Amino acid sequence: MNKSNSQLSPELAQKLYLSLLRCRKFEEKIVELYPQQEIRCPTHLSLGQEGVAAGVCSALEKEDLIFSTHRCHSHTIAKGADLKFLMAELYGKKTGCSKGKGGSMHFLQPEIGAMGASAIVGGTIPLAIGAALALKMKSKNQVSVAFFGDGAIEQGTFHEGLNFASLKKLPVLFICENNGLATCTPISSRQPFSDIYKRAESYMIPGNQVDGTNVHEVYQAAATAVERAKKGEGPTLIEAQCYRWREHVGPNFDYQLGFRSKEDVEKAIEKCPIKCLEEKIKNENILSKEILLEISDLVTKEIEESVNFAKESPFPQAEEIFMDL
Ligand SMILES: Cc1ncc(C[n+]2csc(CCOP(=O)(O)OP(=O)(O)O)c2C)c(N)n1
Ligand SMILES: [Mg+2]
Repeated sequence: MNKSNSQLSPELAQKLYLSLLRCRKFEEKIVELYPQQEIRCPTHLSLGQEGVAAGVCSALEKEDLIFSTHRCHSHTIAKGADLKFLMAELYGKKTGCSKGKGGSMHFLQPEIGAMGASAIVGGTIPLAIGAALALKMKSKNQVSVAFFGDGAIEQGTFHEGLNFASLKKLPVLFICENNGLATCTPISSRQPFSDIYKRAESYMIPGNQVDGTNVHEVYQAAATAVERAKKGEGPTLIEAQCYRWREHVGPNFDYQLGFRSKEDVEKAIEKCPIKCLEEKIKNENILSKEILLEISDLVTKEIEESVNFAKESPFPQAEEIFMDL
């Protein structure tokens, strides 16, 4: 199947919807449970941004590799990670994906290509490039993906990385989640222009801008980039415009900080990626209401199971603290 030109088939719609709901409900559960004070690690939520993770990861195969950031929940979930091990990690439990020692910013599951997360802004870029170089040297038909925020384009790694990846025609996707903010500082205070995709031209690679709330559009752009990378034609930069609904770190809203208004956030929430997909599915009669409900119930159950698993799991022993480092 040519994924990049694909219409929204019932199969693809189900896949994207399931992925979006898993990302959304996992983090909504964090919002609900955080006040209980059992999750002790800081959590950077991507509520509102799930269209990027779901769209990109749905265009990948299990063998393809992703490298994620401090805001890593949705990327790791969309790549297919087991929610039980992720929830247990948030609870600091021994059964967590980092054995309870990494927390929210250190989700991974290498068996399914979720290679880990770096909280160093711009840190994923050299990691994904190194992996892509190894894939190319071993003639593997796989791609490597660097997720990063708009803040990362202010790091040297972005410019050095794009240059090197272009020169060596590496099978790598640069996925910039442009939520317009680095912590609380808007991009207009940091950059002379905000169209991040245009920077690709300087490195002679394709640059695309997509609506990150439109999961199908993200999927198609990612699928095109994967095809190009697997044909040996090199990297692509995709700028996915999106909006972070919650505070930079933590489960709350942040309009009281004064850098954006309640109305701004409410307007963005209206453009919810799940709502957008549901509308498309309904308008084009792609799936029945019953199927959507079934998927939603399935995910709710999966989340409940992950919470029970996390709560019932043991903490690591004190003597394990220096193991696996
Ligand atoms: C090299 C580096 N500098 C500063 C920080 C502190 N810091 C953590 S997140 C963040 C903002 C990142 O913004 P962006 O890359 O746009 O990602 P977003 O949080 O919007 O997803 C900063 C400055 C860091 N982690 N690493
Ligand atoms: Mg940002």
